[in-house]
Amino acid sequence: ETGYENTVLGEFGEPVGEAILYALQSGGKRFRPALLLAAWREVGGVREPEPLALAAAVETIHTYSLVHDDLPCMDDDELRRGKPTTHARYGVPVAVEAAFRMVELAGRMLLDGCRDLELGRGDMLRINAELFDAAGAGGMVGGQCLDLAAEGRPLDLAGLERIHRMKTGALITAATVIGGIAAGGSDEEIQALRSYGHHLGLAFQIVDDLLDATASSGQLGKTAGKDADQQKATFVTILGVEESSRAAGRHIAQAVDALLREGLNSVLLEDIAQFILDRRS
Ligand code: GRG
Repeated sequence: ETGYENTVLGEFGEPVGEAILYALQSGGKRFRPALLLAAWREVGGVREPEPLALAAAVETIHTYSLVHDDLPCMDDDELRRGKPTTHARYGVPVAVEAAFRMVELAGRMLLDGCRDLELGRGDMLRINAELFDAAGAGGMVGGQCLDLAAEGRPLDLAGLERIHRMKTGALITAATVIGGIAAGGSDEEIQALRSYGHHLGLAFQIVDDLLDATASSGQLGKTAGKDADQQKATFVTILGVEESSRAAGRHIAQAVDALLREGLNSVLLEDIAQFILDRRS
């Protein structure tokens, strides 16, 4: 969808390239790229071209994490985005390699995106650090490790929030911040976007836990009720359904407040925040 199909098939070959395209083209809400593009537009990025390759890089990191998360040694799931998971379709060895090579692909997309916008070296380095710090041990991978280590152990709200700030929130925050940097935002605007992303990330995960507890597999396109089956601590098990809904609402309000305090009166980013609260899959 972003012009990388031939590169992926030509350079990664079959079946790995095919598995990468299968994972990337299997749908999903595309929430993180939408967020990046919205942040870019709202801090003044009106010039063509749009940072599509940057948005694709973030979605590629997100999709690699889903492929690995679904593996038998992790969450062990056969259904994702309403389709068989990548390892269910291509086998575990191919899915493992495909996901790792999506990190390489994301790096290339990020570089292309910076070049498309003719960004300077400083901004390129900042954008690179935002994405790969968020994806790494201090972010998504670290959060996943903490999550795995917490299985079967009691967890309080602070511990749960820490896991999800890293595992889910860091990449969502990176999407907003990268959009802001790409548009040449001021330090204050970037800070406001960071705070917006932080609250949005927590709200996103709280709603994810609510949906896992209350929606069907058909509605979600992935196996519902897994948290209860795996006896995982979630916002719902700690706070209950109603207090979790209120907490999600509070984080959305705080996200929008962070923007308004910096004068970023953005209908687009407010709509995205509202979408997180209202989403049904
Ligand atoms: C090697 C320890 C180790 C980790 C590898 C697997 C992994 C990296 C990280 C896990 C990250 C993860 C699966 C976080 C959950 C984030 C989340 C709530 C995903 C659902 O996102 P949606 O709803 O999905 O945006 P769609 O399908 O719409 O894109």
